[in-house]
Amino acid sequence: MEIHKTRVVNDQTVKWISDHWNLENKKGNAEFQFLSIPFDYAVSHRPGTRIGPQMIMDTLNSYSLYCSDKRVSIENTRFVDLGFVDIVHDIKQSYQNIERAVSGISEIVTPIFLGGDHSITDPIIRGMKTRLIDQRFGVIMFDTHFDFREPVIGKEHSGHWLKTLENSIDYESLVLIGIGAPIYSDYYMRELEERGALIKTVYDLRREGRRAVIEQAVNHVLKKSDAIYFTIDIDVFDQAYAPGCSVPNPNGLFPYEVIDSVFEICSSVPTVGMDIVEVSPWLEGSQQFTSHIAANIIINYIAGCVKKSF
Ligand SMILES: [Mn+2]
Repeated sequence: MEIHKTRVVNDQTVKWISDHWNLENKKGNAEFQFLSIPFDYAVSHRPGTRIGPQMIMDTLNSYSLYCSDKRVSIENTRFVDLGFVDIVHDIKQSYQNIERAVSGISEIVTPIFLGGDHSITDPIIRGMKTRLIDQRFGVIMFDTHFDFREPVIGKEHSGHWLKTLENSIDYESLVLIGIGAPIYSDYYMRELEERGALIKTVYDLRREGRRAVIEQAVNHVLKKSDAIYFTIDIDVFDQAYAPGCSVPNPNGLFPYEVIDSVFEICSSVPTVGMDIVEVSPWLEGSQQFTSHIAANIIINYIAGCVKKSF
């Protein structure tokens, strides 16, 4: 007997982000679809990321369609807001709703997922595997944490999605950039590297240089895959720039180290989408610093994809 019968998305009305964004879908131009996932039931530390998607979208709406930093206009790009995934008081059902919503997105558009705690990347990747059945994509993850803990039944946690996906993703097509939180043993580093993941800590990036690291990252993923999916945990940034997150990071990356890297990667190689997670606006008062970082990543991601299509 099916006890829960929920809708996958609680507002199925496809709507535009706002009136000032160009509504014309000029033939041949890219289309991006936003899916908000206000889920924080698996939070590992401080809650509040359920508000993240709304705040990121509000921030995006205060921006223009010109990525002035990179001299790229995104005016002729179509944006669709798919609304919110229906999150219910049942974690498994919510994950199923996320996976079904993701798998239902047309394969010819580029999805941008807004979280939410990082555990949502598990159902997102499962949904992506379903919708892109013929495409091999690897993952570049920006995060200060490994998220590779052993799951404990009944205790969903945002720190084990990379482990729960072990039968679904190829670690040889995985790159972790920005690792640095001092809350792990060497087991996690060793285990992921033995499985084939490329790991670059904050110190590695500073020592080897950002450009060298992203070149290695792209080469690593594309050895066995054709495209890249990004998952960006906002706690990869230094706490000075992203105070609105569950676990502030005192030695995180600077904004350009992530934002410019995302732009450069997607302006040169194929990407299939991205998620941004762990933005928790309630934890930073009225500042919205963290939502601005997230919105800047999105603008740069889109600008990179648009530049690649020139
Ligand atoms: Mn993290």
